[in-house]
Amino acid sequence: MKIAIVGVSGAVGQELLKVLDQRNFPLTDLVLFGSKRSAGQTYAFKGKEYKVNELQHNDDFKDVDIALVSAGGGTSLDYAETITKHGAIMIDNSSAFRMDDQVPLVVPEVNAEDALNTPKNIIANPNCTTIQMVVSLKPIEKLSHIKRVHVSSYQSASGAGASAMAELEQQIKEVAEGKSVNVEKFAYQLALNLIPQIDVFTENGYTKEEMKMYNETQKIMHSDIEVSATCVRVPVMRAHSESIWVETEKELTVEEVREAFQNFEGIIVQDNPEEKQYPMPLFLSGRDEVFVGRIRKDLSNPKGIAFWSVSDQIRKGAALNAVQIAEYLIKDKK
Ligand code: 11C
Repeated sequence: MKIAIVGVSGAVGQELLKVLDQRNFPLTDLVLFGSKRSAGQTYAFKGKEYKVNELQHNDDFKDVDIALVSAGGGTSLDYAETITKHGAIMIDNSSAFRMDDQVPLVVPEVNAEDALNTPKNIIANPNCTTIQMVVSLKPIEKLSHIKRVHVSSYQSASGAGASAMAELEQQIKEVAEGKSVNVEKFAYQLALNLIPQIDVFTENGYTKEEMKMYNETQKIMHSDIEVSATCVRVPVMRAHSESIWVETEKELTVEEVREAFQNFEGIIVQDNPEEKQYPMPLFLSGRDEVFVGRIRKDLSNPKGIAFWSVSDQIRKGAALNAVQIAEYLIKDKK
């Protein structure tokens, strides 16, 4: 099993190396790709050094079985043919192919089997904000069809990449030292602030990030579920949080929803308000699961349930989900 990582120098690329190592992914060969700027750098994997190759339009992907690609939508569109033409399966972290009918959009806990139908040799990894939400929606959907979801997200700096994380860290230092704050990556200072805009606005007044939650959730869940989202960037380093209200067809009790969460692989319930126990991004960065808590009835709707969710954006929201898809593909080949 020869694995390629494209965009290895980025935050997700680096996490892909860690996740493959930690999960003992059964690879026999690894090849790394990056931009001209990253080419020549080396990264260690299981005690061996690997050099980054410059991504080019050539036959470098000839013997590659699976390419884990996280280099932005433009690169994915430009290089999809080069990556897949010899038969490699491209697991793409960008938004470039997510809504393409011939490209499955996969969260293994929710729709793993979709990964087996790949007419274009491409599988798309959903947006991080969508991934953690659909993991928590699936066990509820098994109890009763979900008609609609309202969600507010509290998204960490990591969603905007390694340079954005560095900018937030720098801003925190600048604020503490009383210096003027440098703003480059975000539209405004993020330290001590909240920015209610992620990605650009679309014609209906929602941002692209918010519309991804609408469209991607329907595709992954094969459902007519309606999603209305407000996505907000918060001064947190690397785990996204979400406040979620679902409306189901049948009335559900808090107890049955809690039990469904508890029995679902990939979810950990932290829900003991009396002991001040609930998921928080500070303590869950680096973890693999989707954490849920604050499970309660929606006071405005008897068929509504509200809860809070936290998950590491770089792991389950990106690198881990991609590696889980690769693991599922290999399992099927055995
Ligand atoms: C963020 N969710 O937090 C975005 C990052 O469609 O893959 C991922 C964007 C995407 O800024």
